[in-house]
Amino acid sequence: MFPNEFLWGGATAANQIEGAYDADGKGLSVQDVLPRGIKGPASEGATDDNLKLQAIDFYHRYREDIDLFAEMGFKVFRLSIAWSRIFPRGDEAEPNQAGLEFYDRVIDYLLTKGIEPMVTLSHYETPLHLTREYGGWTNRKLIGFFENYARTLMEHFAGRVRYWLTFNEINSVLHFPILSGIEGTPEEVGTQNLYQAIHHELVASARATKIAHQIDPANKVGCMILAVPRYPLTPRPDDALAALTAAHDDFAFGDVHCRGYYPGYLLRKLRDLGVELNITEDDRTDLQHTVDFVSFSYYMSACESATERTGGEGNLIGGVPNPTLQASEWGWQIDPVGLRIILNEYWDRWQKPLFIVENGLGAKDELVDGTVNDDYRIEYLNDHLVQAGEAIADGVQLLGYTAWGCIDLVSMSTAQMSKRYGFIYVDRNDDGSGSLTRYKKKSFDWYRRVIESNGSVLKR
Ligand code: BGP
Repeated sequence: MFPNEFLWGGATAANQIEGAYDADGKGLSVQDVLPRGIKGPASEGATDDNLKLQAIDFYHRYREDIDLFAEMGFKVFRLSIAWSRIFPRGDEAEPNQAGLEFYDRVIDYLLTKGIEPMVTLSHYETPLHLTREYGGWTNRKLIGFFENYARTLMEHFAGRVRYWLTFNEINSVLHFPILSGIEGTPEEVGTQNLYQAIHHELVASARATKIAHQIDPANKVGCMILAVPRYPLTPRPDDALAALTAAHDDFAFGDVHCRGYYPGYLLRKLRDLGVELNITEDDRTDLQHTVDFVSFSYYMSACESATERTGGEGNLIGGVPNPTLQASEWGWQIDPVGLRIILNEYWDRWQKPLFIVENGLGAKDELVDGTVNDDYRIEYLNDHLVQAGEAIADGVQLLGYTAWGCIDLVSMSTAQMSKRYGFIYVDRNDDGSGSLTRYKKKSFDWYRRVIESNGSVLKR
């Protein structure tokens, strides 16, 4: 059911695993001043109680971790490069060589292990200087800074990295502007600034795609979308319309990345909001550099209603709770069938190869006798992979699957260590204590067998 060349693997982000937040010339990123995650207040500078400052110390332990990934049989490893390691402030002309050298070591080691690196250019870790001095992506200048950053990496890693993702979950900016380096709530930022920032990111993404193809036509560039299938809460047409309208907020990003221009429903929304975007002729030309594939994260679905607006805890996008589904300990509603639905919707809509680059269950684990009996995680992953297989049988072209947080890491939304996703347990606690020793969970061997059998051991 899974094609022979299917890319099995795992996914991480620099700020959630590396630590070494100021080593070898690294500058601060917005994550270094968010000790409570995106829902907590930002601090002036890096504070000791921010678990991300040390994270799981991948910076020094990457060989041991990659050895474990290789033991599971990973074909691909998704990592992000911390922009502030390469350009500590973000606006320099020349890169920090020591930052490049760290990723040389990681990427070369992956390649010696036969693991394909997939690099996210910007995973929620805008250099802090660009946030505080420029207003993050609200400022058009960031397009040029990002272009310089993307070109630097793509030239430096030419022939070694073939898979590139531009912005992690690019649609999340609508809900949490700080993820695009913009301080304030969406209301404080205002719709005009927010959509102008989105426009800048879309242009920057297209320019990075153009550069990738110029440098090496074999490069494959994907956009990355936070995918949440939206169901109408009831069969009422108004609820179905509410679901479509909410889905459009996500589709819009894929539409621009895949079609190269703004869709009509988005132009209408902007008119209704009174937003007038500054779009140059060059912007329009750049946007025509469309992506090679569409990647996305999938954790949950949500209901939408024309009358009810609240209740959903979820991911970054709340919605209204679905009365038919169970939720994780953090309130994310578990819906494997939703994955098949979104795969079909995206494939039908864009006819571009798809890549599931995040999926997994955040749960509290108990280490007993040097392992974790995480049957709940195995069940979650099994059920989602079965639905991915169904989508492939439906005709969807799916390139691969990277399980989120393949090794325990610091949570993005809450900055906790105790919200664990990994096949590998890392001894670190929410209070920062722990030896950082790695242990294989039960799911480690399970995933190894899934990969080895190319999915045929999955239980339907
Ligand atoms: C996605 C992010 C990741 C990640 C994941 C799980 O939205 O791209 O960075 O962490 O969600 O979220 P959390 O860490 O909040 O459980």
